[in-house]
Amino acid sequence: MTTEGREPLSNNVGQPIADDQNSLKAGKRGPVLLEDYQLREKIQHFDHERIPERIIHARGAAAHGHFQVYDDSLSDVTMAKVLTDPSLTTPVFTRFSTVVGSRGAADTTRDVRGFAVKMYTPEGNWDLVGNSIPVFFIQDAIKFPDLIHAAKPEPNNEIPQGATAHDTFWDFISLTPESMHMIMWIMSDRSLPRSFANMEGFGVHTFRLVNAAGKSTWVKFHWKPVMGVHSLVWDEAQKIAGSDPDFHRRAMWNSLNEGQAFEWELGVQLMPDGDETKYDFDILDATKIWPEDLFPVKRVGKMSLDRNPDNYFAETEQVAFNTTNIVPGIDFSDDPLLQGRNFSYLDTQLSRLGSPNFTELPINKPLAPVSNNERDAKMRHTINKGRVAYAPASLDGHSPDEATPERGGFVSYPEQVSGPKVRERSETFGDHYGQAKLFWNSMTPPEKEHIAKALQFELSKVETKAVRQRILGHLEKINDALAAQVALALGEPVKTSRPTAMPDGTADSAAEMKVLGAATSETSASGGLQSTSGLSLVQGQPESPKGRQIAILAAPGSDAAQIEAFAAALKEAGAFYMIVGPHLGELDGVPGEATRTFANTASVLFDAVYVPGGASAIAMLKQHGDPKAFIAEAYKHGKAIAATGEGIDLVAMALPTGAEVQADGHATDRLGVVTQRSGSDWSAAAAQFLSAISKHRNFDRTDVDRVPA
Ligand code: HDE
Repeated sequence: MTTEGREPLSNNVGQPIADDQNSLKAGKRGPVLLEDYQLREKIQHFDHERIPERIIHARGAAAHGHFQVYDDSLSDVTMAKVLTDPSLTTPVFTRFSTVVGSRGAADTTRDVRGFAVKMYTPEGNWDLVGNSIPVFFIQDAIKFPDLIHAAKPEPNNEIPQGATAHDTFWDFISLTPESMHMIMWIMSDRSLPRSFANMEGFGVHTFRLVNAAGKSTWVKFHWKPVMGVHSLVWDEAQKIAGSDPDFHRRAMWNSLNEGQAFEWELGVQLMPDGDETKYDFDILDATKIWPEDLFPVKRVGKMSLDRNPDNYFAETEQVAFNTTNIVPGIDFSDDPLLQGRNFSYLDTQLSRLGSPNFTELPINKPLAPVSNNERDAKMRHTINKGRVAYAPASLDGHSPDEATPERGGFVSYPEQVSGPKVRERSETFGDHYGQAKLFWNSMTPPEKEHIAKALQFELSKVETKAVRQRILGHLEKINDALAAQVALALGEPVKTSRPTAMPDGTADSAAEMKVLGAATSETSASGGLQSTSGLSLVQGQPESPKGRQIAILAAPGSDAAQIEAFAAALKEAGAFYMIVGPHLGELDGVPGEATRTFANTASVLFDAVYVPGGASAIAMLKQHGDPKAFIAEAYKHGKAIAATGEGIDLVAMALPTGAEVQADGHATDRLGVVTQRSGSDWSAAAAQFLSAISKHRNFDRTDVDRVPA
């Protein structure tokens, strides 16, 4: 082996190391000597490799990229360069996370996701430390430790990991009515993102924008995913937690390595300062949204994440977000949750990273110059020169001058503040059910059914009957049909005159969808709106097959022409595919190689399935359970399925309504099952398959409850 181009091994003070495989011993079989400083350095460094994981948001994955505004149209409301200068490309580092699970937890647990963006602007770092849900559980930061203690694994046995389906969480929630709006979001498909790229992000709190004349405008920040919002279904999310706990981080890693960026548009909702008293929700209350039908989201720029980190620890683990990292032109509101966060993040970084010099770590270091009289402390990197480290100073040396506003200095918005010093909450924070109803009313029938199923699941895991009953009491105030469906599954009395469907377990999803779809709740909490756009993740989403993962089920003898036609169409559309076969490598007659087997993968790791024809291949696949289970499960989860030639017979065998799939002749699409029996041109079927994939899921299939997967 040549040593050319390979660095010589050294220890941490640069001493070349000759032998890194054997410790220094008194004789080949003798004891190890205390003198072996090389062994001690290596082991000692290893012993200290971990830093405390984040108390919350411990499990995360991040990527580099950049942000750019489209034009200068926000310059009348803010002076922030990052938001007004279209010639500026701002580097960003964005970290996505789950909240409850520890660092090794699964990616697909039911949870809100952290969506933390660090923008290295010329005016200093701006951290928009947001979430994937626009509201929060509580209104005041002082309750945060209680919320987290209740949600985390229970302290006596540290069970369950990364899950809210347990007594302490629901006990806290049942006694905290302000959490009800957030609970509706958490129990919806929003908490099961299909990919980070299919997730919205929200700044959650109301912030201020401030223009050059010092005028303030209220703002809410949104990240709208270019690939649209899409979610997993619960059965699938649970199975993925077993078959690929790294599902989300792996998808981002692979996509960025393949050159396909993850993209979001930055959106703002604006409200003139002074208008905040006109609405029946308080803009300082983080359990409320500003409905998009009242405050349209203006899209002002784009964030593109296109580069994976080089080192997980140095970048993703050591990145330190802080809500107080803002730039001139952006300022805080008096939201008590935000005010509490403004204390918490610096404090947490000091504990986690161990020194106030964490801002010198490469991932936290601003691109804007740093110049002040702060000195020393553990792990100081900067070597400050001269003897002046104070101001005012007349001696020669470095002492920076204050940056006046003319020189771009940050000046807090001079908000008028007066009032008695009290521990009280404003009555305007008092309505806890109105926007929960707005959310419910804005859901499509399948989304409503998923919320009911999620509540049935979570609450059925709660052992304390009184807790379950208290939650039912809250649900009744949101919607009686919803409460009734959940009550049925819990064996509790039903308190509604509306129709109900069979309880969970033997539930008929279609029947449940019907009764819930028809059940709305009157609400007066949101400027008179009964429902609003921007809440359903089925309606109004961009439809694109880009970034989707397709499984091609093949065996020796699968039809090459059919595979090639589908593969070309998928590639052209920006979708990825993999051949799943009985073994890895070449399969007789099949173009490309099988990179997955029926034993090492599962339908839940794909968005859609294609079964090409080929008489001998299909004859073989028909003999086995795995390919049929693969297809049946994909069908149950509402995914697009395509079959050509003899492939149709395998699909028909796997599905409850198999007979209906036995079409022949032209390409046909039945509720996302695309088939073409014969012909030589497969492009029409491939095009229909792409359109079915773009729709993401087909929740109109009425027979999924008969699929035993
Ligand atoms: Fe956080 N939060 N949080 N949070 N949060 C942390 O800071 C806190 C809240 C959010 O990828 C901690 O660095 C308090 C809302 C994200 O590194 C800690 C309150 C929102 C991340 C902390 C909240 C968030 C954190 C733990 C109640 C959405 C991960 C580790 C007032 C707008 C950032 C750390 C990353 C992390 C405190 C509520 C978002 C302890 C006190 C609301 C995305 O400082």
